[in-house]
Amino acid sequence: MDRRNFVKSSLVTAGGAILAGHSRSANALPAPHQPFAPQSASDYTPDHIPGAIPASAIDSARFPDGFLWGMASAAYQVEGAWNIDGKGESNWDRFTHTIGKIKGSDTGDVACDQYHRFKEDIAILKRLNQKSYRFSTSWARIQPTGTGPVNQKGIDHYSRLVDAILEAGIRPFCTIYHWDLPQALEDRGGWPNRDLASYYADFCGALAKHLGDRLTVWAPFNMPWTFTYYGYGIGVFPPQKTGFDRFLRAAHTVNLAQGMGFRAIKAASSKATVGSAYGMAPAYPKTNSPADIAAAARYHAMNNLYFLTTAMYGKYPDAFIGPVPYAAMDYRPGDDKIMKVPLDWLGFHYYTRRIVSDATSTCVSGPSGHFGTETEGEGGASARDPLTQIHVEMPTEGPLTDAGLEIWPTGMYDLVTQISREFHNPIIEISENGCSFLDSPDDTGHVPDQRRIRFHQQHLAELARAIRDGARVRAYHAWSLVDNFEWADGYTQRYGLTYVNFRTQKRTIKDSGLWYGRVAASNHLRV
Ligand code: IFM
Repeated sequence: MDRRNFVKSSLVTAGGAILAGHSRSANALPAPHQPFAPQSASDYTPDHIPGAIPASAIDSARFPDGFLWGMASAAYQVEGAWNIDGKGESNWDRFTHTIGKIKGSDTGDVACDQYHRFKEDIAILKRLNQKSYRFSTSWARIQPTGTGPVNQKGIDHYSRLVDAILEAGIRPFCTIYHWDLPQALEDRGGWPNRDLASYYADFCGALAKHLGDRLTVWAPFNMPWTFTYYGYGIGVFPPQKTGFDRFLRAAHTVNLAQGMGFRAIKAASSKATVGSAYGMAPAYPKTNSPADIAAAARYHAMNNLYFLTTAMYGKYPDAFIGPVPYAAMDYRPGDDKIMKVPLDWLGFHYYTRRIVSDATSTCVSGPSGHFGTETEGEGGASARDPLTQIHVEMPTEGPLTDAGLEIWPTGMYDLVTQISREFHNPIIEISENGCSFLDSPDDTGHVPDQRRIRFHQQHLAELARAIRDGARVRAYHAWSLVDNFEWADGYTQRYGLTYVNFRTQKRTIKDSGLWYGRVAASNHLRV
C-alpha cells in the first residue's frame, strides 16, 4: 500500500473509531491466526522457517535519512551502586535481597556497574554510530524516600550522564520510571495508593527542572501494564500482591500519574517532548469467530492501549466484558481531565505476538502468570482474569529465543500499522526490540551471535515495510546496549549487543553490535 492510501485508510479507520467508540477496533485487528501446517520436513528448511522474512525483503529494506538508530537500558538493570551517594532503598533492592525471589539469588547491587562506567558504555554507543540512547532514572537516587528534597548527588550523576551522551553526538531519551520504586513508597501502599500520582509528578518536575535544559525526550513510564499487573494483580513482581481490583487501582494511579507527570515536565522545561515506552504485542484472534475477534480486541485494549487511550482521549478503552469498573479503580469526578495529555509521540516495544481467544464460557481459575517480563498465559482454557475473560497463548510455531519467546517478525509490521491506523498516523519510536541468546566469547575473543543478527535484521525489514507503507517511525532502540540484570531471571538471560563478563565487568561488543553499528551508518540491513 502506498503512503497516500495508507494514510487515507488510517483516517477512515480512526474517524470510525471516534464515532463508534472503541469496540469496533476489532475491525482493525491483525487477521486471525493461521496455524503453520507443515506438509513435509522440507517446510522447516532455513528458507522456510515459520514466520521468517524472505532474504529479498532484507536486501531491499531501506531506512530514511536521519533515522534514529538507538539502544536502550534501564537504571536497575545496569547501574549497580545500589546504596551509594545517598541513594535510598528501592522495591527491587528489597525484593532481590530476599532469598528465593530471583534465579541464582542474583541482585542488581552491582549489575553492569554503569553508575561508574557510563563513559565506557557511551563510548561503545558512539563507536557503533548510535543516534539515541534510552536510559532510565532511579527515583530513589533522586528522592531517597520518594518525597521531599532532591539528593544533589543523584541529580549530579544524571546531569553528567546526559552531558556525556550529548558530547558523543547522541540524543538522550529518558524513561522516568522503569519499575524501581522507592521502598518507602511501597511501604505506604505502593501504586494502589492514589497519593503516589502527585509524589511522582513532583519527581518528574524535579528531573525536568535540573535536566530539562539539555534533555528534550521523556517517557513517563516503561511498560505500565506489566509492573502494575505483575506487581499487584498476579504477584510475580514486587510487592507480590494479588487481586484484579488491586491491579485496577494501581493502574488508575499510574494513569493519573502519567497525566500529572506530563504537566510537571512541560511546566519545568519548555523544550520537553513527552511520549511513551509501552509494552505492546499484536493480538491475533485464535479463530475468525466473532467471540475470538472480540477477545483479541479486549486484549489489545487492556495490554496495549490501557495507558494510551487514557492519555490521548481521557477515557479507558473497551477492555472489559461489562462496564468500566470505576468503583474498583477508585475513579473520581475529574479524573478524565487529569489523565488526558495527548502525547507528542508514541513509543512502544515489540518482542513477540499473542494468540487470543474468548474465555467467557470457561471456568475462571483466577489470575495467574509467570516470571519473565514478556511471558504471560496460563494452563488450560480458563480466563486470565474475571473482567476481560480472555485466554492468552504465547505461540511456539516460529523459532524460539533462549528466553523461550517466539520470533515473529511480521508482528512488528502488524503492530506498527495497527497503531498508526488507530491513532491518526502519529510519530512512532520503537522503544525496545530484542532477544536473549546466550552466546559468549570464543577463543578469538569474538561473540558470534548470528541468531541475534538475524532477529534484528528480520524485525527491521518489517519495520522498513511499515515505513514504506506510510507509518511515521523515526527511531528504533535495540534492547539492550549491554547484557544486564533481567529481573526475576537474574543474569541467566543475555539481551545485550555487548557481552558483559559479570565477574570482571569487561565489555565485548558482540558480532550483532558490530553489525548494528554498520546498519546505523548505512541505513541498510545487508552490511
Ligand atoms: O529487560 C526487559 C526490560 O526491562 C523491559 N522490556 C523487556 C526486556 C526483556 O525482557
